[in-house]
Amino acid sequence: MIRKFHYLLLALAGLLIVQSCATEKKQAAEPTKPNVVVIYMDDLGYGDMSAYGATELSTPNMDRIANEGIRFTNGYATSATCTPSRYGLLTGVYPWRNKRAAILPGSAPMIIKTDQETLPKVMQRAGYQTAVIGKWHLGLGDGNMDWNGSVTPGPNQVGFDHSYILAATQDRVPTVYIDNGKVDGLDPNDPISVSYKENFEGEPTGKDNPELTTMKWHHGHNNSIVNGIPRIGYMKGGEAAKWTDTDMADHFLGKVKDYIKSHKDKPFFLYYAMQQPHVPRTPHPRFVGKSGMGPRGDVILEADWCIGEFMKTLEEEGILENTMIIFSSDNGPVLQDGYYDDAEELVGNHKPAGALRGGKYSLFEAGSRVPFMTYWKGTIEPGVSDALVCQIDLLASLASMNNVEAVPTDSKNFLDVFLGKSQKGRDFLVEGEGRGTALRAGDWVMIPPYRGAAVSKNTGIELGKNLDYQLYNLKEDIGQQNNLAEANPEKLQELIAKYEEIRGVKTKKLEPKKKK
Ligand code: NG6
Ligand code: CA
Repeated sequence: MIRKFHYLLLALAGLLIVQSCATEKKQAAEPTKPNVVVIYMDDLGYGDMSAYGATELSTPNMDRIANEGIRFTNGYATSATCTPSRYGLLTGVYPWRNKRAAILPGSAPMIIKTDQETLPKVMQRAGYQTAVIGKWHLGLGDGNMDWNGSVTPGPNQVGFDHSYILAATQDRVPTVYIDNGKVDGLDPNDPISVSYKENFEGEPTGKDNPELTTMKWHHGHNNSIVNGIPRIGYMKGGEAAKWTDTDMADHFLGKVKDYIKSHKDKPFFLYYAMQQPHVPRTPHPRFVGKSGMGPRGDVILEADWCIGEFMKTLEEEGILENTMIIFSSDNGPVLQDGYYDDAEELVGNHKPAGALRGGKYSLFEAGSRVPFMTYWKGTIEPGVSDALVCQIDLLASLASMNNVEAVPTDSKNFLDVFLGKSQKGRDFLVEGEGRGTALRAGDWVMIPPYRGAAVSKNTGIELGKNLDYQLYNLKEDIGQQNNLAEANPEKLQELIAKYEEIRGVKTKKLEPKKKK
């Protein structure tokens, strides 16, 4: 009797296995995985969106992602500037491990190795089509760049099937778009030359020819003039290929829409790297004057509009519910970043960093704590999460979502946190401004001693550098006003030990340099 029962059980189990195989097969045949889109802003601060508390600016489309998805209050970029943050996002490796992960000139070779693990490679292995549209700023080529031939290696060699990018920043040459490794619209009879060392003979510069500029430089930004805007670096030729600054947002949006429409039948991973509100801030005329805050506010409204159009496209194509959107920014805000554009004069009561201290370039919170949202209609329940999360963790988390192996990096799997199923984020995060870093642990942050100006003379931003240790309790003191290093030596030692362990360095209080 008992044996018979066993046979029955076995037969039942066999039936179940056959059945589950069949359903698995069926699932694999249907495109059930969500598309994944990372919308990445450039210099958008923690306080620059109404969903994060801005009252003087209204960002309804970004807010929609925040309010219908999860709004993270402790979401971080890996750095307080662009290149290192993008490096962390795309490779899962802390940028301070790579000496070259610092703000790059437009002529720099690529800093991601072609055999390195990357987020888009993970997505490729998971069966996704992958694309980057927008700002790159991770270097291109291997040191002998010919802008007139193949601009390679680049995004297409590190995991992106499709790329349509600007090489570095809007304020750096070359001021052209690169379409899958070829300068878009280049006339072979007017080749491009680029130098970050010296000017090309007879070419005007912002420094020598201010009469040719329509935007005035404040610091840096006095080399080649393109479209009346003096840039960083020298460039000659490529006239027909040069971009129109005021069209850039529409141009990238057009590429994004085309990509979605032509790739919607299979899952895609799209990295939509917007250029706002980085300098030079050049809103399309439709947005000029709309914010009352000058160009910086206007381009935030322009970006918000683009995001609305992007969402509308997903809806029209019937794929909004099957698309996971991750929204964040590469670093915190700055008002004066090199041009006279009234950003400081017209900011009024707007607080680009919200209640946080510092800004772009800073070791204080506003440097790398940024807006961070995840949205997936019908799957992610709307809410607010205080979990400590970082862009560096998207690589391992999206690998886990797709059941693919990822090469071990600093990236950790927090998929449940990003999907709102758990509130338990990181215990520790090394945050910082590139090579200079601090440790966030629970509610605490410890900034080790650094030499250097406390306040940047160019941007006016408090950089967070001090010869002594700083310790803040962010729960009670989000504005980092009370240094508790002396009052709480035990906590300080605990964080120093952890920091030194993770970074593999020794720290010490520094003495002022003796005047000779
Ligand atoms: C700085 C530029 C700044 C901006 C930044 C990069 C000067 C003096 N300042 O070197 O204007 O371009 O680099 O910004 O040139 S980021 O967001 O791409 O990191
Ligand atoms: Ca940036």
